[in-house]
Amino acid sequence: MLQGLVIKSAGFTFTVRTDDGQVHDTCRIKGNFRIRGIRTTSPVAIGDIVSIEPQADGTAWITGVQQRRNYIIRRASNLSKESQIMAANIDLAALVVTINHPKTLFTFVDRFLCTAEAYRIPACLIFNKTDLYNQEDLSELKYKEQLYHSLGYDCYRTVALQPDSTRTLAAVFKNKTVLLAGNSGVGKSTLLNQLSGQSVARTANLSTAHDKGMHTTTFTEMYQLPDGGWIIDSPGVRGFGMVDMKSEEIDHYFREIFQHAKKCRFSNCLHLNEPGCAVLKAAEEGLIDPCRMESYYSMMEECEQGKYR
Ligand SMILES: Nc1nc2c(ncn2[C@@H]2O[C@H](COP(=O)(O)OP(=O)(O)OP(=O)(O)O)[C@@H](O)[C@H]2O)c(=O)[nH]1
Ligand SMILES: [Mg+2]
Ligand SMILES: [Zn+2]
Repeated sequence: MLQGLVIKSAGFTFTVRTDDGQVHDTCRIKGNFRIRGIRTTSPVAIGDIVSIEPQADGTAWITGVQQRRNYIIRRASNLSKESQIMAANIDLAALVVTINHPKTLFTFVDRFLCTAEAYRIPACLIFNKTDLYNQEDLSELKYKEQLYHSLGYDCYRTVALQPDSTRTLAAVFKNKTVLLAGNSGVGKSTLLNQLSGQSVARTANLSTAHDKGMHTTTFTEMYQLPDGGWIIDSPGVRGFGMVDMKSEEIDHYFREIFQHAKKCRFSNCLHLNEPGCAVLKAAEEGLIDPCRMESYYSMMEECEQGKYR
């Protein structure tokens, strides 16, 4: 039996790099072991440390998963109750955001940050493609940077095709395991290629008709950085369904809402229209950004719908 790191997940086949540096690219899960407590589409995820039993034909069985330091999860699809572990054992969840080409919705950004908060994973925002922004895009960029910075999230600007603009990120990522997430076409794979110093992942232009990504990356894969550390490149996602969140806990994961919520008259206040709500008061006074409130309400709504599904 050998131990190794899952560096690629392609449906039900995994690539495992064992401690001696060997790569086993056809590993499958033996039997039906399940991880206690979470219902996921697969019990093995990228970033897991697993035990494998190599077979004579070159394939291998995955026979166990070591306990995870952490993981981040999203719902597989809107209709599904099953969730998917995006990555395990990570140091940083970096969301790649484009103000334009394609437009990233900030309800999506907030869902991602909220999930990272719920799973206690440090998160940051990478604003990419800043070379393509017009004046209006640039002023929105500035506004969002200030907002998220004030909430305690580090924000970076990059032009993934220009090596100079990714130096800061390279320093931040050094010796870490970083998950790159974001919508399709925002430049995750381009960033990965720039940071790894070689063309390891396929990239593709946006569709000219829709200014949207083409879902070029289809598997989650992990790549070693030249100065130490790992980057996980993931397929672009359309949305980000929350998992197992109750409506009364969502405000815990919006940092500024949580701060004000402590002063609400009722301890179970959902900040909808309750009397003595300190969150609504703060929002009215402009102390909480309207877009963040909108994201909060959109998540609350989804929770309510979930109740009757
Ligand atoms: N102008 C400009 N183009 C960029 C930048 N970053 C990426 N691109 C281009 O955007 C397109 C999409 O980039 P990808 O790296 O394939 O995007 P992705 O996020 O990996 O997309 P998926 O794999 O579909 O999720 C490519 O044509 C890239 O060359 C940038 O900073 N500026
Ligand atoms: Mg990609
Ligand atoms: Zn309240």
